[in-house]
Order: sequence, then C-alpha cells, then structure tokens
Amino acid sequence: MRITALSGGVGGARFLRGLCDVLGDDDQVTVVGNTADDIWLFGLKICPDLDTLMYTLGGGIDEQRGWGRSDETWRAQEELAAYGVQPTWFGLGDRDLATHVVRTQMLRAGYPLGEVTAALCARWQPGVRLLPMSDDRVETHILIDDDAAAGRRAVHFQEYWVGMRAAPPVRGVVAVGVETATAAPGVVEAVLEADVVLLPPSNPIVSIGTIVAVAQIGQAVRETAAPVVGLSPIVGGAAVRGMADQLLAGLGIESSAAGIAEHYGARAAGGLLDGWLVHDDDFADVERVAQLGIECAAVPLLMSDGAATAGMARAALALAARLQC
Ligand code: FO1
Repeated sequence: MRITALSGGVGGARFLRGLCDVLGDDDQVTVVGNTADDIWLFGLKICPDLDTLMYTLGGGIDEQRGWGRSDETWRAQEELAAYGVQPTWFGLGDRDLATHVVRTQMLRAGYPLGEVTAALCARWQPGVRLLPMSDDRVETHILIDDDAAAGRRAVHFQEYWVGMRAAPPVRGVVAVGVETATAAPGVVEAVLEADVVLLPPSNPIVSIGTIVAVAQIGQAVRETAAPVVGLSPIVGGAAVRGMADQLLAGLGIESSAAGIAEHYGARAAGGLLDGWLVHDDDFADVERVAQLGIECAAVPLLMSDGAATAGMARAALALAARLQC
C-alpha cells in the first residue's frame, strides 16, 4: 500500500509514528511536510515541522516538548543572549543547532530543500519518505492589531506562536509566497499515485491549509483516485495541543470537529475530504459531517500512548478501505 500524508509538526508526527507501527514492510509512506512555519534566525534556516517529523519518526525527538532534540542543552542560546542578540524567545538547542547548520550549508551550496531534507533523513532513517511541500520560500504571517499605529501588523508565525504564545487575537493569516510556489519534486506524484491520502490531526489553517494552498498540491488532492481521509485535531470543541483555537476563531471557523470538516469540504463538492474521523465525545457531529457528503465515524482520537495512536491509524485505514469499496 502507498500512503501519502500531508502533515504539520507535533500532532501529525505522533500520528504518523502510530501509522508506521501498524504498517507492514511492503507498505510505503510519503509525508509531505508543511514548510510555511520555516524561519531564518541567526543566519540559519530552521524548518520546525520537517524537523519534528524527522526526529519523531527517527527516534531523536524530545517526547515531553514534542519538538527539538532529546537530551538537549542550551549553551549556544545562552551565549547568543549574552551578546544581546535577538530574538531570545525561540528555543534553539545545541543538538538541534547542528541540523540547522547542515541544512543552511547545503541550501547555500545550491541544493533544493527536498534534497537537503533527504540528506538529513539519511542520518535519522524516519522510515518514511519525507518531502517538503515546496522548495520555494513560503512563510505564514499572522495579522494582529497594532495599537500604537491604530492599525494592523503582520508577524511571522513563529513570533506569534512562540514569542507571543498566540495571545493577540488573529485578524488574518497570510501565506506569503504561496501563490507562486510550486510543489517540491515528488509531491504531486505521491498524492496522485497513492492508494490512500491521509490528513493527520494537524492544524487545518497553518499546517494542512498552507500545504494545499500550493496550487499543484491542492489540485492533486482534489483529483487523486485515492480516498482522502482526515482526522480531527479538535476534540470536544478544543484543539488537542492548544492555541489552534485562537487561529480558528480569528478566521471565523467553528472550533469543532464538524466545523473543520466543513472548512475542508467534501471532495464531491470541490473540497478535500472523502472521510473524516471525529473523537468519540464528538459523536453528535457525525450526522452533520455526513450531510456534507463526507463519510464520518467516531473513534478514540487521543494519542495518549502508542497503542491508542496505532488504533487511530487503523481506524483511518479502515475508513479508507470502506471508501474504496
Ligand atoms: N515551540 C515552542 O513553543 N517554543 C520554542 O522555543 C520552539 C522552538 C523550536 C525550535 C526548533 C523546532 O524545530 C521547533 C520549535 N518549536 C518551538 C516548535 C514550533 O514552533 C511549532 O510548534 C511549530 O512550528 C508548529 O507546528
């Protein structure tokens, strides 16, 4: 079986680890990672979602935080702060730093991000083919109120998410550069030639939303012969990993399992989904999702441990199999 997943960081990575646990040796997984969270800091290119996927699937992640390296130290960051270098709000670990140095060197030598990612994965052996959504620069900026100027200002997603802890109300989201971005090599084929396309429980706006905003990828998802099955990142009306609710509220999207399904839409009606899994507690949403033309089931959707996450992966594959019949 060829499975292609479009994924953001922590939630998507944990789900995909569960997926890999339930697959056989002959199954192939391609993961298309969001790169619109990427940021240049201290002259280094940092790709948080690609790294979270690579470390989680390759066994190098800090399980507690969900991002960055295990057994991390922060000496370099302390030294930068001692020089008064900004920003100080972004956690740059010593071990993690090596990844950014290698990536930046390769990018500066002219390698596209897809090839750089493959080179980094040669060390981590994540067990999936990890592709960036695009080799082109795309950056999510969040529009917030600028009280001093009585207007609006745009901040980089990481400044909003990490620096401001997603506190200011969201007035808009802009994926700078997405209109002209093309899909990275292999991405469109991976979606079109897949047996199953999965949308893990990632942020529907700034993770999966930006991936499908790359026109070629959105088109491939709408056209693939494979069933497209998603898992709700909203459980009981709240984002599983917090803060995503603010983004949804700011954009007028209902923060519920059915609200996200409505936002994605049914493929039969020009949207993205054939199937949608909601958490058991959101059973009441099933009927509403079905009325959109999306096959829906309620299953446990909390990734409390490996077995629970594997159960979610099995449920997603079972729903895809039902859709194939
Ligand atoms: N998230 C935080 O909440 N605080 C941080 O200081 C932070 C640093 C960081 C460094 C490298 C990396 O790969 C990820 C990092 N993240 C951090 C996670 C990241 O900001 C977001 O969770 C994702 O971009 C959203 O998918």
